[in-house]
Amino acid sequence: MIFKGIEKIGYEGRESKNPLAFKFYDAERVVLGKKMKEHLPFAMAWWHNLCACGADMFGSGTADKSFGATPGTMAHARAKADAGFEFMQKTGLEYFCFHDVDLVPEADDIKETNKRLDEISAYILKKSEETGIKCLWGTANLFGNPRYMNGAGSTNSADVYAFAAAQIKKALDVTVMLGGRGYVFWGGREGYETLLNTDMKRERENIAYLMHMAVDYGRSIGFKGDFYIEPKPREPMTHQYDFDAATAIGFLREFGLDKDFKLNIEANHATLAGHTFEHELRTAAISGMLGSVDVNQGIAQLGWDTDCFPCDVPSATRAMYEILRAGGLTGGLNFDAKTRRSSYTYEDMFKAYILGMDTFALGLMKAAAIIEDGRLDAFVRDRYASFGEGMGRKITERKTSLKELAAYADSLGRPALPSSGNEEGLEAMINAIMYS
Ligand code: XUL
Ligand code: CO
Repeated sequence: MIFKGIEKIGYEGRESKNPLAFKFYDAERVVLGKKMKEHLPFAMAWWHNLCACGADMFGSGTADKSFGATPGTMAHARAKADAGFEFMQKTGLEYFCFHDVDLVPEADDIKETNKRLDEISAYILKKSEETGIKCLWGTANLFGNPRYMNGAGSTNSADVYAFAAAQIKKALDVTVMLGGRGYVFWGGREGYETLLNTDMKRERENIAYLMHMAVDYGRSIGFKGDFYIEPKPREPMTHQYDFDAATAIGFLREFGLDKDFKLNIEANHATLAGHTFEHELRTAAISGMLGSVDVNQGIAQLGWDTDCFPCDVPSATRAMYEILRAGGLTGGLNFDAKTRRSSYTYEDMFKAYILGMDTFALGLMKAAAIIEDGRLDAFVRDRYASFGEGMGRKITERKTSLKELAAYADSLGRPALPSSGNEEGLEAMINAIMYS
């Protein structure tokens, strides 16, 4: 046992003063006809929870994630898996997400790295079979190693491109073996610093080809899940090709990848793009492209990807409203989040997940309350009522023309203003539902 003295985290309700208990997340509780745990397939991010030690640009790590082994060894890789499964069992998480090099230390020779991946994936598979905990999605880290200084699909080096393909192939093998629901492409460094040295057309086309080859290989080994692009506008690169949901959807359609790909929308990436999380979720959902989400939150004053654990209940409510309205996720909710540098103890790891899971449980319940209340949906429906009758109906049925509409406009004189948007009224109504 690694997390000694920490028992399985139970649901104790909002009156509980126990910091190591859920106040709102009650896995078996039924909301809108489904268990909370089914609405909220939460996942642990291997990299933050088991690898990241709190280092930042100005200082080294504060947390000890050696879990009793020597970092950089296969014994450490196994110790991380032991810690991860104990952590997931104690918090009731049923999924995890990983990058290839989160699982094992990378060797100079990819043949050796792949051997290590074979060893650890067999070890993890056994634990998965014992516990029922599965992979939500896997991915390859195509940004950390210096060879990816210019990205993977967007690199100027054909050898680096081939190396990326090799990593993707292996990461797909491991994802399929561990029952992954999805496979993620976060662009990492798929972008550029200056146009002066960049052939943008070639880079975008090469990225798309890499994705096509990944689809072909994935399907050939029996992968039935979704591939995802995880949009992010910048950081680490100045310009990243998968800027936001709309950009990524356009890219997928331009290159004929939209049947196999959906999006993994990350909250903190949405805000970096100047959007809200719910804007990105809605954009993906209305195109049938909402697959999975990375839940975390940024710090408005800082404006970089701080990956904080989510505590903002109104934001989680708006996000869960979008997810419920989209009919749920085929993926899940991955906590791509890390504890703050000064929260370096084992207990802090648990408190962070309790916070995030409770925040989204509250968000789910409040979003369900908004849907059950019905007034918001009715307001939006009624706001567009003019498209249900007369000339509006002809527009909806696509049975008119500019000529006919121009003649109709002539008959109107000055058209009446649209009905009130009622923004403040709606905000007050949402507050009353949320805080009743
Ligand atoms: C980085 C990020 C990644 C992806 C997976 O901002 O979000 O951790 O989720 O590569
Ligand atoms: Co992410």
